[in-house]
Amino acid sequence: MDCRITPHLFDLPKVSDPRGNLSFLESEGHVPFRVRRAYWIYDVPGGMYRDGHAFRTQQEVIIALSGSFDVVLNDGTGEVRHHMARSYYALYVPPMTWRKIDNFSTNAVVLVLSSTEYDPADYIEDFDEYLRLSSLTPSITNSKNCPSAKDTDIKSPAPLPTASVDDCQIINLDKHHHANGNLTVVQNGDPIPFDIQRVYYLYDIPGGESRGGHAHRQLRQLLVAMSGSFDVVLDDGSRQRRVSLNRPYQGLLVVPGMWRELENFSSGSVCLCLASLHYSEADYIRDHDDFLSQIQHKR
Ligand code: T46
Repeated sequence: MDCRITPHLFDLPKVSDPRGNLSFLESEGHVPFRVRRAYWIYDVPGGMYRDGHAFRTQQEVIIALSGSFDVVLNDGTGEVRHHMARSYYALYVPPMTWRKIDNFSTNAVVLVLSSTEYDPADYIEDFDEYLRLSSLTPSITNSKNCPSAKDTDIKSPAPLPTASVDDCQIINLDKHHHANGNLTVVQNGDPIPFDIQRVYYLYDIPGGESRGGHAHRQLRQLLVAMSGSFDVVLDDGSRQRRVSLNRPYQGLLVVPGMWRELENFSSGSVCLCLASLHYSEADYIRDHDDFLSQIQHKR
C-alpha cells in the first residue's frame, strides 16, 4: 500500500466477471483516509472543464467511473496531467494541491471520495493565493495517512434481521446544476443513514445481464445508476418489489435482511454502491432456500 502524501495514481482491485467487472475501495484501507463524503460529476458536455482550486485540508481520491477526463495538478512549478480513463485505478490528491479537471469525454462520470464534509471555507479559488499559502504550509508527514484496521469489519455472522420490501426507499439526491456538468453529493449521515465504509461499482456489464442474488445480514447500501439503467428486484421472503434505477441523482437504500437481484442492465450501465461496512463474506447469505428458512424461522 502506497502511503505517500504526494499525489499519485494507484491500482484498485478488479474482480473480472462475465456478468461485468467489479472494483471496490474501503475507507481507511484502499482510501488512505476516512471517507466522509462522496460526490459525482456527470452530464458534462464533451470537451468541457471544471475550474481549478485547491483545498486547505481536504484529501480526495478521484476515479473515472465512465468515459474519461484529465486531472491537471499544478504546484506552481508546472502542470502534471493525469488522464483518467479506467475504473480500476484512482488518483490520490492531498490537501494544498491545485487541481482542475478538463478534457471530459462525452458521458464521462467522475467519482470523488473526500476526507471532509462540504465546507466552502476549505476552498482556495485563486491560484496566486494558493501559491502564497502553499509556500507557508509545512510539508505533511505520511504516517497519519497510512491505512489502519477498522473495527467495523464483521468477524462472525450476525442473525438475519426481518425487513419489509417497503423499508427500502428511493432517495432523491440533490442535483447541483452547472453548465459544465451536474454534481450530486452524499455525506455520511446525510441523506444516507450510515457512514460510507466502502464504495464498490459494477461496470463493463453486458446489456441484459443479471447479478447479485443474495441477502446481507448487517450491510446497508445505497445503489445508484451512475450511467445507463438497471432494475433491483427486492424480496423480503413474502413479497417482491421491482425498482428501476436510471438517474445518477436517485439512490435506492437497501436494508439488511433483504434478498436482492440486479437485472435488466442496459449496455454501458454503471452501478455504484455506497456501503456501510467493509467487505466480509460472513455478511452474505447466498442461498435463497437458506434465506427463506432463516426468515421463516423468525415469523
Ligand atoms: C450486492 C450486489 C448489488 C470483494 O472482494 N469486495 C467487495 O467489496 C465486493 C462487493 C465483492 N468482492 C468480491 C467477492 C466476489 O468474489 O468480488 C466478487 C464478486 O462479488 P459478488 O459475487 O458478491 O458480486 P454480486 O454482483 O453478486 O454482488 C455485489 C455485492 O457483493 C453485493 O453486496 O448487493 O453487488
